Amino acid sequence: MSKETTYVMVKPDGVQRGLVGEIIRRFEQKGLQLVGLKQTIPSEEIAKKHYDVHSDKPFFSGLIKFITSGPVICMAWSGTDAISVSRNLIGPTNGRDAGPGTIRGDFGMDIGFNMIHGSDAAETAQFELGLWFPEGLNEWTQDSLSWVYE
Ligand code: DAT
Ligand code: MG
Repeated sequence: MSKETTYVMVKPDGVQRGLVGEIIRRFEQKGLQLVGLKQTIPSEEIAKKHYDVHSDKPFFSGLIKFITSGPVICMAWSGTDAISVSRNLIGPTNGRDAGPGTIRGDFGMDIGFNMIHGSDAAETAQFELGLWFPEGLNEWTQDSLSWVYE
């Protein structure tokens, strides 16, 4: 158990479909704390850095085209085990395989249009937070969380 901050991003399909509020609501209600939030249209440069681990995959060029096609919502969420907790809220990559109750399971039917990204490990979270939030994050006390964490 450790306090972590993870990078979460609503992708262009999630923004286009008006799912931003629904997605933020789920993270807030779970008991994660929002410490960074903004909208941006990703440059090809930042998109390629973000998805560098997939640069040799056949879907890479389509993925970059998709992620740079319109606004995304960049978020940083903090909490105990925030990385795995967020990945559980998000669900498996392909919406058709994702169970009900997960974001991809409840709203998605495909693998590329899967609405949301979440860091998969501590090192990737650190890298992605630095990439998308070079200005830094906000440290603040959320009083209601004293009734979420025992
Ligand atoms: P995740 O987003 O669940 O961490 P990933 O890191 O394996 O998934 O892949 C990054 C994104 O690339 C994923 O959200 C959607 C896209 N993608 C992955 N596998 C794909 C495939 N086989 N065909 C098309 N797009 C794919
Ligand atoms: Mg991934």
